[in-house]
Amino acid sequence: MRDAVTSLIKTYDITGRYFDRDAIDTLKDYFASGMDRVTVATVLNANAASLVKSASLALFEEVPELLRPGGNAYTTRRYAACLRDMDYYLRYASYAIVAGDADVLNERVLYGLRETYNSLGVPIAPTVRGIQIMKEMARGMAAEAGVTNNAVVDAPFDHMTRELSEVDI
Ligand SMILES: CCC1=C(C)/C(=C/C2=NC(=C\c3[nH]c(/C=C4\NC(=O)[C@H](C)[C@H]4CC)c(C)c3CCC(=O)O)/C(CCC(=O)O)=C2C)NC1=O
Repeated sequence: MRDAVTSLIKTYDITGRYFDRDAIDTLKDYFASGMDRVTVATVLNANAASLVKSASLALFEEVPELLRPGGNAYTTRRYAACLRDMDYYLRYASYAIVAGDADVLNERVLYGLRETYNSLGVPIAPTVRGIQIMKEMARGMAAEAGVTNNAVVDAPFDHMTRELSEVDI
């Protein structure tokens, strides 16, 4: 599992190079946004349960058929699995925000996920919508905590969205 720094070291070590100007700029960005990352992670940790709850309510309001007979979140067991998945996405997003790198998402969350969802009939589009709703709510909470750097908040949610919605060929 890598963070912004170890990813950069890996890239440069492969070709035996010292850090160049691009690398130094990447490092500067990472360290300059460090306090923002920690603040956002703290806010998400403190509000995780309510964030998952409100985001799922908003999702079920937008896509009510998920909860009806035949819907994938119908039955208590599947409803609970859906909320648990939302909580996974949020928790791993908070790790990735601190790491400044998507590697933890690729390794722990996304690897094999689309195949699992497809085989269980878990619909991807509303899942992605749920992730985006959490992103919007996370942004709001970050802003209240004084973090206006949306890129820090958006990165992991957008990464999961892109990777999950990628069409199989
Ligand atoms: C930490 C990394 C990790 C992830 C991401 C993960 C996801 C994950 N979600 C699953 C199921 C599921 N996921 C959902 C989710 C939903 N259904 C909907 O209609 C909504 C769109 C959506 C919620 C937003 C549901 C309902 C199931 C149960 C499906 C079934 O068993 O029929 C399963 C199958 C096994 C199980 O039920 O536990 C996995 C592996 N597991 C992991 O270990």
